[in-house]
Amino acid sequence: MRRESRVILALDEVRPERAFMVAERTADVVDAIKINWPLVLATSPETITRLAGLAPVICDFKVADIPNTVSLIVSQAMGRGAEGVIVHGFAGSDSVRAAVEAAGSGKIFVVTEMSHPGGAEYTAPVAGSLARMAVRCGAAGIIAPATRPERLAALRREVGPLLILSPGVGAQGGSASEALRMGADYVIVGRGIYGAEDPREAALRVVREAKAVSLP
Ligand code: OMP
Repeated sequence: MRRESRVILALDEVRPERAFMVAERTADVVDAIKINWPLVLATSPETITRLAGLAPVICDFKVADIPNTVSLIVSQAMGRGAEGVIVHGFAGSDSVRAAVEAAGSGKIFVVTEMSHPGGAEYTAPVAGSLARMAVRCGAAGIIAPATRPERLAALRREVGPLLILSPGVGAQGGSASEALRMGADYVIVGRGIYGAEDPREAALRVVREAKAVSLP
């Protein structure tokens, strides 16, 4: 995955034409495109392959299942051209290990503490433990909340050099520059880019903000 802009587009736009327009207009600006169920269901799994022709694709399927099913889902995503898949950690280390194995040279990202208010109820108390498990299982990285920068910093201490992808910027109230300063490698931005009148300009604004943050 590129590490130039440190911005990942969350393409949750469900109008297919607009989704592909946004992808085409921002693909050279962002480091990756994250695709989630809304767009896959609004189009087809072929969208993974189509987007992979424009930028590295991360499939945010938040997989939480028994190891065999996890393995089947991850293999399908990788076979269609994904560079990585997001899985939940709470299904257990055997499920995360199955994801890592099925991904081969691809990347598995494990959700730790979720960014929305409900994320503080059940995921926050176990986030450190999920992060340490992600390290043990050979995941490429974790997902940690831009909406709670101090928690992001704490999770960075748990995972050492693993990648941290941080959602919750803009629409959910988090700040891109603060998340990057607190330890994120990438920020994930959805509505702030695809919902803007000029998505390319909106993406460039976040990229400028990210580039102004000096790297550790
Ligand atoms: P916006 O809130 O529109 O910027 O989108 C955020 C994107 O990140 C969506 O695709 C969410 O599904 C995803 N996300 C979170 O918002 N919070 C999390 O804790 C985890 C994710 C994720 O795994 O990407």
